[in-house]
Amino acid sequence: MDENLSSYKNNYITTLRDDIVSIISEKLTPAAEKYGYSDSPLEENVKWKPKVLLLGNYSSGKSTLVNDFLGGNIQRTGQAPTDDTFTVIAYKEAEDQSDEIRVIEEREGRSVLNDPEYPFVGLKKHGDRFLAHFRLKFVNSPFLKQLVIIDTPGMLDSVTETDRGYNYQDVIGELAQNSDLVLLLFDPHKTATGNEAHTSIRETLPKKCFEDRILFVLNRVDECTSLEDFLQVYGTLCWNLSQMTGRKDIPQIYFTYSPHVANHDANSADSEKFFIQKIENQRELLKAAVLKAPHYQLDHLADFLDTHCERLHHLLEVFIQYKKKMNGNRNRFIFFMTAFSILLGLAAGGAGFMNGLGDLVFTLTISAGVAVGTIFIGMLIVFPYFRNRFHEELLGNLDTLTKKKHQNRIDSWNAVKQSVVEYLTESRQNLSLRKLRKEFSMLQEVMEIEMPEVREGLQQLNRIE
Ligand SMILES: Nc1nc2c(ncn2[C@@H]2O[C@H](COP(=O)(O)OP(=O)(O)OP(=O)(O)O)[C@@H](O)[C@H]2O)c(=O)[nH]1
Ligand SMILES: [Mg+2]
Repeated sequence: MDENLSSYKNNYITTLRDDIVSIISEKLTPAAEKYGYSDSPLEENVKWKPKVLLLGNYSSGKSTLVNDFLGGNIQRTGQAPTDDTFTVIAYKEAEDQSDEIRVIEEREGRSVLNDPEYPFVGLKKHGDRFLAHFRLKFVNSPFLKQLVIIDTPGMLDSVTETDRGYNYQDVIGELAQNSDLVLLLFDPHKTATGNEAHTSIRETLPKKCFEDRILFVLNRVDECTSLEDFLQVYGTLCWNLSQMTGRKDIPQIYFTYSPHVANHDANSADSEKFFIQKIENQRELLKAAVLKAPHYQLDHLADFLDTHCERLHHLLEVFIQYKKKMNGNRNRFIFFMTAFSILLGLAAGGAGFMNGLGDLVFTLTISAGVAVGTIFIGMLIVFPYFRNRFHEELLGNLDTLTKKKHQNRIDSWNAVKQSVVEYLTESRQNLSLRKLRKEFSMLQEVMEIEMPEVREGLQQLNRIE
């Protein structure tokens, strides 16, 4: 792609990303925070550059891959479990003119996780031990201009949660959820057999991210001793993956090795490793797929906008129904209370008149007094009691407030029900129908006007590529 087209494309992506983020922050976040759907701004985790998360067994070559991509010796590598740190690697220009790729600045976990400028504040909940295993490096590699890489500690076979001092699965689950692309690395020695790998693939990742965001990589293939060995490894990996993911088809697996550290004698035609020349090292292909992360992020953001808008819309719809029912019950109460008060007033006045307690004026005064008094007592004492009963009744039958026509509606209702219950329990009836309708129609507008524009923007981008 020529340079002009590439910079046009990058600008296009950045503008579209900013547009989506501002729709989220201006139109979704206020309602999300107000009604307890989210504790923090929705855009908090998605506002930064696209994130590429590297996961895999220890020594599967994650850090070597990072160094290869960046073009410098940035991450520590080694045969034993080498690195027990989550390292976010982002771009920063060097101040001097030197082209050497290096770490320009490094920040400790505590300062990064407390800085709202970065989308990692939510990770603080994983505790102090985790903070000590998190850092941010700024590197002057052009590879990072449009994306951010997260290198992670390797998955181990027998480690328990207490050994690490934080819940590894929770951490990688959260990171995967907020990443735009996940690279899952295996090597010929460990084809998804370890304990942590098993849990990650079988439980954590499927819950937290769509499969189309995961790239499977069989790394260090130069270490297979022969073609048979390679086929054996590939077969075992496919088998293990199908057992764990439940998929019947075989996902695309990138075969790669690092040309910088590969130590093979494949050049001589009689070497057993000659096969390696026949297998394309898909490192460049993988690199090209990783460089598409900004595009994945846009898809991710569009889905994010779509999902949260639909859920908030559903939440407001239920609040509106709740409020309408409460108002209906209140109006009925007022109607019956007024009728009852008038009847009581008339009865009291009539009884007084019949017993000769006064003239007509006196009778009317008594009637009006009793009627007004009854209404007053009714509204002040009886109404709050009935209002609470209506409220409790509706709270117990929330499902009746929403039509669940199809699976999508059932899913979104399941996602918001807890927030609805909590908000209604805490705020009681302090909802304004006027405000709710205004917020509801704003979300409707996002769904009907802005969302299709975003999708159209994405299609345009596909046409550029
Ligand atoms: N032969 C060969 N060796 C590799 C390849 N990639 C990495 N290595 C070596 O494998 C060892 C482990 O590589 P690392 O990059 O540290 O692996 P890692 O996945 O980051 O490991 P942890 O940080 O411990 O989880 C190092 O000695 C690398 O030199 C490869 O493609 N081929
Ligand atoms: Mg490493």
